[in-house]
Amino acid sequence: MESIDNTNLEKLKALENKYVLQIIHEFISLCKPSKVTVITDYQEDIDYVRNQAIKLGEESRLNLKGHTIHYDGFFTMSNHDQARDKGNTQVLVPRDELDLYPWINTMERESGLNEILEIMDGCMEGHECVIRFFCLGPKNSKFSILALQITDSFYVAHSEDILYRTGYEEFKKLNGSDEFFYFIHSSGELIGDPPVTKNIEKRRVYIDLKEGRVLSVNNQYAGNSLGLKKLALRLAIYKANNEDWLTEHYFVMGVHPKGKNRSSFFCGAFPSACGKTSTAMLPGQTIVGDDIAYLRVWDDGYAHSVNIEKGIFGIIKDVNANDDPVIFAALTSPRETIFSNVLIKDGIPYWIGDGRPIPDVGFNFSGNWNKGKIDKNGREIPHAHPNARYTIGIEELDNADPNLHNPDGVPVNGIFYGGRDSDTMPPVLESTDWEHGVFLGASIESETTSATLGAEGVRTQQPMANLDFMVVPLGKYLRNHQKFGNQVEHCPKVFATNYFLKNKEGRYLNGILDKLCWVIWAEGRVHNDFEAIVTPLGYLPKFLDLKLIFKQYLNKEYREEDYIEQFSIRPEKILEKLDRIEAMYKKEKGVPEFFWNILNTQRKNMINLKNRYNKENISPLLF
Ligand code: SPV
Ligand code: MN
Repeated sequence: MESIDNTNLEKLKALENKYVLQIIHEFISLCKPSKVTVITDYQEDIDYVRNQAIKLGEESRLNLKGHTIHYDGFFTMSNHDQARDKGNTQVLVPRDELDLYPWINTMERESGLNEILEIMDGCMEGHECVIRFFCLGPKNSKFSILALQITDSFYVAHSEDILYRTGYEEFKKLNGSDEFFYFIHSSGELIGDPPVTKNIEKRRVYIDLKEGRVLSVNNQYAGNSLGLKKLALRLAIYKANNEDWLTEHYFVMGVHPKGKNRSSFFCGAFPSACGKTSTAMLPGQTIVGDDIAYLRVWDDGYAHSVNIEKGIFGIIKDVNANDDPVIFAALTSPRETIFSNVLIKDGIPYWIGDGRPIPDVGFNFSGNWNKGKIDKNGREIPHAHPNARYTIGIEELDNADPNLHNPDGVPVNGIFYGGRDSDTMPPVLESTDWEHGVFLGASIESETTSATLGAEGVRTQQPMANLDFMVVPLGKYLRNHQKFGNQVEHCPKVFATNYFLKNKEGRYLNGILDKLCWVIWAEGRVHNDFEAIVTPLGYLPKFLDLKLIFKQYLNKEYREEDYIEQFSIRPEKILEKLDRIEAMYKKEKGVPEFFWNILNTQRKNMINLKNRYNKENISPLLF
């Protein structure tokens, strides 16, 4: 370890943890960085990371104070590193487990390790790397897990400062134990200015469940590179499902109904680019987190939840002053913000759907850009990438919930599940009980978006919006959910939402902010403020309650004909959906009994409805 000087070595030794030293020794020897810097929780160390990101060109300053721009690569529209790379993400498992997970890529552990360790040999040559310590979850909390990150990307390290709580001092409290996750990342060989990964064909993200670690190389996009985000999510799902708690792809928000002296907390799982962050950032409400939560049964009889992050890595597309006023205000004021893969013109960032005129020229994820520019496959290059993102801290936002760092988390009153569904499910539906709620979460479907590589607009199944990260058998995961809810005295109410319903002409039936009304209705249901219509699908809102909510919260006249169009039950479509769900879950072993019972009851109900009314759409007023 000649690349590490004495001052840095002393910082490591102060942790008194032989496992930390072993891991660092192993990977420094393998990756061969030219310099190793240990970052503690001190501000001067954190400032060093931020300054190096600029000095090395991984980020550049923009006009507003604290704003920087980062690019994940300059490739074609179809081959790039601006989204999670599912194809090259592999979970390493023993040979006899290779068939257990039909939904994700698995690889025999030894051969996977051999392959990636070979790619990582010398991958940091000529680069400085940093050693980071973080805490997933609030400090001094029963929920939290510590994480060690080694990376040669200062963009990655800087992003993690915005998104995660520092953990150097927390590591000292481990008393030498190996109870932590670890993540080794390298952007690999770099080219160009700004510098980006050269060999994306050798991009790999390998998840080693046995060791509680992830090795990631030749990439920069946060969903592939940041250990603490989707890489740690997989390790935590594995851990939680082998213990007695939940790790979920949830936002956590405080809901504050007008004129009532109370607040409630909701979690929500949505696949990428389906309105998750914008739900957590709805006007008048507070945000605890927008992406990943840990949940435990608490001794007050509620399920409690913490945000394992403290910042937001959000999709910037379509954030504008009308549709996402809170986020838009945050992004257009001075604060520490990393923009990625947007267009820059005269130091100002532009993105798709920002509500401003598009400049004719600028610099974007394709390099110098002008209107009409095409990539080498002949595809027109938009001015910003559809999966372009922003990274900001939650603490400094006006709508940050005061419980963000509460070590006890917040009690969960309700859970939302939603997907991008143009023709099947109503805008909001309440489950009849916990198990029906688990069923609703397990049967989320969504049309694909730009947040992962591959074709857009294809209907996919997205159980709990977690399938990409499902490193335990789905049946086991569902049984854990069932058990978890049954242990909670005040069980969260579960709601299925769909923000993307369209009419036959392809027009969206709801405005973007209408989701606020579904959230307020759900909160009212938790407190018995509203009655619901009992239907064979679940509970639906009553028109007059929604009319009042639309007036009070959006100053909008909600019309009965719109209500009927939106909330009609579509038995034929739902039967088709049930068939798809059945086909998917039939491939799984150990799917719990309750799941099949609900599926069969729903199918019987829908057949009865269809026979009784003989109509495509059955008005909610008929129940
Ligand atoms: C998501 O896609 O769900 C995200 C961003 O939250 S990523 O880090 O790419 O996973
Ligand atoms: Mn996410």
